[in-house]
Amino acid sequence: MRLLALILGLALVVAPAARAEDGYDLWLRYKPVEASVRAAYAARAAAIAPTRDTPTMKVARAELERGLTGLVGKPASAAAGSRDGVILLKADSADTALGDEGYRIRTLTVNGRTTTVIAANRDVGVLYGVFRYLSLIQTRQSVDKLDIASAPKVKLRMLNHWDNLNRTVERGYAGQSIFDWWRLPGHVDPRLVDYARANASIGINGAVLNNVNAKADSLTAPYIAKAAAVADTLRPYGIKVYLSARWSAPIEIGGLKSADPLDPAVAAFWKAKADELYKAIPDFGGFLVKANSEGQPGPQDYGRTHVDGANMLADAVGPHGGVVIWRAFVYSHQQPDDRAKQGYSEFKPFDGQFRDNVVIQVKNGAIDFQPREPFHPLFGAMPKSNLGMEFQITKEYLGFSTHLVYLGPLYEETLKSDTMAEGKGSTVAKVVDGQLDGRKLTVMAGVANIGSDRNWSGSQFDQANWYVFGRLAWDPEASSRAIAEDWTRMTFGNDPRLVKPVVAMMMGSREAAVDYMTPLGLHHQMGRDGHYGPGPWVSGGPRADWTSVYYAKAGPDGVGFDRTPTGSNATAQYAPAVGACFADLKCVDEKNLLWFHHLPWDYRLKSGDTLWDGMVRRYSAGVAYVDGMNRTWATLAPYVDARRHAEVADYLKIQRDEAQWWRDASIAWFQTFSKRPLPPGEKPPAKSLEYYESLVFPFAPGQGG
Ligand code: GCV
Repeated sequence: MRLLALILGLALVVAPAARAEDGYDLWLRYKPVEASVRAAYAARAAAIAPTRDTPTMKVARAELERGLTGLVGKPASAAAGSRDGVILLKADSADTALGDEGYRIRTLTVNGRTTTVIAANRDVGVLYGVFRYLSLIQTRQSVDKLDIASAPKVKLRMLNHWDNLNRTVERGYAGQSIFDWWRLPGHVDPRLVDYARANASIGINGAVLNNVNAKADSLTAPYIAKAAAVADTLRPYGIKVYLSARWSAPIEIGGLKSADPLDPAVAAFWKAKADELYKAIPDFGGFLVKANSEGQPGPQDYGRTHVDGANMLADAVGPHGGVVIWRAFVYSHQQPDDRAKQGYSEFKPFDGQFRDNVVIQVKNGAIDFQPREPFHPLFGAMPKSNLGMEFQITKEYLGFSTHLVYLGPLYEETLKSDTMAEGKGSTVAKVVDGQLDGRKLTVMAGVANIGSDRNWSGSQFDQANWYVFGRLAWDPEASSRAIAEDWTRMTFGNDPRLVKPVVAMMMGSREAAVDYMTPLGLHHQMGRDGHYGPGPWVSGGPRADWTSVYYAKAGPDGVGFDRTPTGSNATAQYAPAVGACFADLKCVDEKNLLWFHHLPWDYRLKSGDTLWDGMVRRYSAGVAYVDGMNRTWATLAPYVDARRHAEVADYLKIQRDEAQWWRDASIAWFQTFSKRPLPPGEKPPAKSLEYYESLVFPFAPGQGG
């Protein structure tokens, strides 16, 4: 017995059970390369030359060592040039093309030895270069004769966390907030270091730690100390901390009677608050503000404007080098105008009046992160202001974390849209990266999908949405397909039998979700409050523009929202050529048809189908795509570790059922207006309309306050 126990004990010591992959490592898995290529890679990475001892150079070196150790074997330490295959990290390049954050990776001969030089002007550029170098090995590209230079096109590449102080996450589907405010600053969860590594690996350089529906508490001394502890942890990785500011904080925590931006006492409060923040966090990024939107307080409560509010805050943080990011997601409680028009109407008149350190942050579309929206008309319309992009990475309207929906094509579609503001080629990407109007303070923000789940994002595939967001913020003109391929290789593996089908699945997945949820330009058809599942019948409640019927306008005469000059005339907010095309049935892309037009059920689509038949077929095509993903994924079991494969397989089954539910419920509802039979071959909804309408989900995630 004793002997057996001894043997078993020894076995445990020498062969600890391999930890099952659960997605925690994200795309930074650093698994050993195949034996056949190992020697070639190892020869190029035999040793790391000594580096400077700054915090950022230390983490750059540590990451390189960690990555190489996993991929090809532990590198030695070496004096620069003392042997072949040295990697040299160099942060004093004086290379103007690289700017503050860019890097250059070259294979050079130094003292007669082959050396890989990862060079930048500043330490953080070296860190980015290290991640790029490792990704080359991770994706099995040659590292023999490198000559790569890269610099970010957008200055502030940020995550916006909608995280509450009690660790719930608004519209979060990945567990609790990773910011454990209660235990901070005494305990900083080491997970924040991995969060920082992941962000740095894709170039993200800013994080807003708290929800835009903000509490004033985060600006009190104890919470500033907590935020400072987070900032200290993220700083070596080139990530600055920002906070959402509650407009009424001067009243709630400052003892003032008002939050009027023109009241000197209010301005003094914010100036003192900024001074206090910068004392604790010398590189504090600035404030993000949601004002006069969805019940949040703001300068309009005092008869003042967004300019008055933003500029007053900008003057408080400006002397410290801070910025104010003011959201354009504003729609009035009083105004009955088409909600899609209100952001433009509120902000366009103020173009040129905001301070230089103010950025107006605009959602990609004019309603709210729908599966598909045409680009927001403010892009291209405010050339004399800094205009930033806000994408949603969390999938509030795209199936939460259980639907496989790769958002790269959504982001790319928006960024490639031509605003025509200054002639052909005035793409949204060129507005966002500042090229179009020569603007320097540029922003791309993503509403984070990160939480305490082991896999960070709620599902394995939702990690790809974090990844692609970062890569596109670095280069808004990059290809979402190429990025999907990099992600797949780094996250799952390089076997072409895996990479090809996975990338194909991902690339079609967003269009499929559009099809089974809101085809042909329909929008805002989800369930009330929790936004879970279909709810095309949602009506009544506090405001019409929070209902589905307001957006679909279904009736016996047809369906769709007329935003042409005969309707709300939202098309007039676009550059004339763009607006005219949207308003013209011969020109508008059918993917936006019902966004801009109200059409009869027998309207003929390009396919020859009637609108009704075409709609039904699109719903079914979406379901069929998810069927296909289920089948494809099942064949990939040999190439994916068991735990992650099983998790994805489970979620795909959930998605299959929910896609069918969306199709059936939507068809059941719209058929009450079209009064038409289903086209040949289409199955009727599985249940009655009453059944679908009766479903309620009070505990759907993402609603905590
Ligand atoms: C943070 C939508 C979401 C809200 C969100 C809001 C916003 O309305 O449903 O949860 O609030 O957008 O972007 O401010």
